[in-house]
Amino acid sequence: MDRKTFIKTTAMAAALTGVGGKLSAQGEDPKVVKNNPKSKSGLPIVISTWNHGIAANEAAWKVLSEGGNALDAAERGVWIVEADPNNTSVGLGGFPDRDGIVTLDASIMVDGGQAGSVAFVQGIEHPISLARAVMEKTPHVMMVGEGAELFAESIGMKRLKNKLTPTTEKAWQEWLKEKNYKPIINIENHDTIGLLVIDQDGAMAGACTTSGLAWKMHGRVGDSPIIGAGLFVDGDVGAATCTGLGETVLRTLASHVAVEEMRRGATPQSACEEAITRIVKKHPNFKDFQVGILAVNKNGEHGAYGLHKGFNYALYQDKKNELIDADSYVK
Ligand code: SD4
Repeated sequence: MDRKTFIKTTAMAAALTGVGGKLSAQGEDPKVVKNNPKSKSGLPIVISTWNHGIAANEAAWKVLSEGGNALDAAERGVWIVEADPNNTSVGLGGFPDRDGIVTLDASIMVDGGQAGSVAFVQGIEHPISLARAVMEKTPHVMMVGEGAELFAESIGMKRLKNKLTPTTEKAWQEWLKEKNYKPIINIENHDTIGLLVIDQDGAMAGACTTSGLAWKMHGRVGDSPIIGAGLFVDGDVGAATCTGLGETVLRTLASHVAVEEMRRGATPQSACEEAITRIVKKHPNFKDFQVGILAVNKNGEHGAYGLHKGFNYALYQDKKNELIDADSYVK
């Protein structure tokens, strides 16, 4: 089963109604595995979500091998995915919201705690670079909407008109016929790229960029641009990034949870499992949506865990770039 077979993005509605309840009758006791025997240590390491991570890792690795730092590698890595017009979940080729408008969210963070993010921006080819500019050129951490777009323009970035690709236009027209918000389990059409890098010198950076949930309400912002939700980096400990139904990650600040677990001594694998377990505990409807999380610690060990089967990730370590299926909570 590949990742497209997970959940329909409209599971958002179900996730909203599932807040605050108890585990459903059939809900299993959350289980936490303490070790990931497969994880090796070693720097540099580049790790990213889903199979588009392979190309992103390649680009990030190239930056590192040419002497670039972790931050450049993280930014350039996700560029590849943002610029791909055939990628319907990241960048301007992404599926639009209910009104046919593509709005983008992105965040970037480095080991010293510096962070930048943008949310609800339109017409920007590389929101990750705009997030980086917020971090480096402003006193702020987060900018949204038109203000962020005007800032982009002021630093020489182009603001393009909203224009769907033939694929996303067709998909939107199809969606409009039924405007169906009823969750359908196991059909996913959203795949954020979250990418974490630790370079040879131990410098750490992360990037997360997405067009968010397809057919979302205009104005909806997910977890990806929220520091601690879609991405968190702390050079003293490690880094984590999430993909999946953003509302559930927002409610639990899952990336922050994973980093704090590692701070308390958990392996990256155990930290990922704890973060997903928290999501399960807070969402009785956890069978209806997918979340995936990646974590690395400063030794270059990694962890990965999905709520459901089918979450995969790309790992570049030891000169090998491989796509790996993550273990999952629901087997
Ligand atoms: C969001 N987390 O906006 C993003 C979507 C995503 O894989 O990750 N898709 O909710």
